[in-house]
Amino acid sequence: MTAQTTRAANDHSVPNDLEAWWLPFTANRSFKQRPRMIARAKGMYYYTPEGREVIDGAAGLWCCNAGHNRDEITAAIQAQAQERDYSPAFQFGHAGGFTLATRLAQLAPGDLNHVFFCNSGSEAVDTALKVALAYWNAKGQGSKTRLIGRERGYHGVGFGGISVGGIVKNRQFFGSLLAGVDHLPHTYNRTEQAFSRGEPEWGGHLADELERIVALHDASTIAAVIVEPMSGSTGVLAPPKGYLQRLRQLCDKHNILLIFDEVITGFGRLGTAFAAERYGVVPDMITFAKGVNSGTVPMGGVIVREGLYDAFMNGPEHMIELFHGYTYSGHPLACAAALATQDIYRDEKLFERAKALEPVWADAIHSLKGLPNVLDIRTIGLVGAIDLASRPDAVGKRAFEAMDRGFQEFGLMVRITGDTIALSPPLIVTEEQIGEIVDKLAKVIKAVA
Ligand code: PXG
Repeated sequence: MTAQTTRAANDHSVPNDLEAWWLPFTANRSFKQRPRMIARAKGMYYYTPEGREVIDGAAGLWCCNAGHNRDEITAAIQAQAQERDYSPAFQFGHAGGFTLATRLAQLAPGDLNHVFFCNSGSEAVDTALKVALAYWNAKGQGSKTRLIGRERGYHGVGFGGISVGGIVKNRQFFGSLLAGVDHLPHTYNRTEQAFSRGEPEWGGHLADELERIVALHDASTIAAVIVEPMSGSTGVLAPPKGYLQRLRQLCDKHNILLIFDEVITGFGRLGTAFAAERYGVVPDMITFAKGVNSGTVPMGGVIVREGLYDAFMNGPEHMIELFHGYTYSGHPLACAAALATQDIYRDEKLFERAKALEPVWADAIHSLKGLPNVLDIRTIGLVGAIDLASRPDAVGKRAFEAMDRGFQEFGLMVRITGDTIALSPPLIVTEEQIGEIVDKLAKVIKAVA
């Protein structure tokens, strides 16, 4: 770097060179021509470097469930950093990690009692898949190696996650992926489900497709099924009525592990601690990340059932039971942030709040029906999606413009996937702020007509 750019690099508020940072999942060239810069955050709002207020309709990336810059979380991170910056979790431990694991086990349903910490949702998914394979090995059923995902599933960007995932662009450029993977069909059908609130009536029967996959490969070769209880990234696809319950029955029948990827649905997004609770289904593993500490410090993890953990706890006692882990598994700062976040969720009853607001939210979002190019609207919990008709010349362009102009001109942050706008505000959102989000969104949708 030249002296000039080095000097500028020390000024964190106004970078003068946007070239060096290759932004993830971003149209880099158009961003760098017309940047969307964020300087500060508080509560429901982001602020641009010029001080413009932008309401956060996306909880960052589905993660800041407690709202931004909560003083209690900031204080916990500061105190932890002062006391102990880092200590290893391979062969050593610390109180914060154990306390947090216990809290999360208490929050999770049934005998989901043990927590393995990672640093992201992608790592959580790859960890869960590896635990599934190693579990069957430990049980002497090493032929059970196949992993079953679902079309339109998003399970992060590790090789395991993209293999079981069902998003074409996330897979097509990355070689042959994991071997021995198959996919359930996705559950979206606009003709049958358009403008649904909550769980669609149609589609529960699609869980029976697992029978077809079992008939093809035989259950003796299948380790696990992984699904998002609600697919978030590919446009908010709520599970059809009865679907997840049926999947649980079939996995039990065929002795297949069921993994719920709750990276988005965890921590109140659907009005319960985990979606597993909303559906009365106990999966064998739950992956989490994002909301665990309201997005403040990278953290993810897997919660596993008693029987899975127990299967590993044999052999000589000085031996490592699972050859897996990350330098930053259970990082002290992430744990401290998570404990403070969990206190906020409990004390402010934010999961219950999300549940109480669900009908208000649904009414507000569905009021956008009839605006130009709106093809479908889906809501569930504090999540919503609006499908816009694609511009004839370019799929994804209309939603891209909505995201860009929403931020630049209307003071609204949303997420997009293809021509779908996705919404998932922090759980602290008020009814007034829901109104603000919907008013701004209506203006944006008209602006990109
Ligand atoms: N599983 C699920 C269900 C996810 O939604 C991941 C795994 C991966 O998490 P990490 O922490 O590795 O990113 C996710 C992440 C979007 C969007 O706008 C969604 C995610 C991430 C970024 C954007 O749809 N989900």
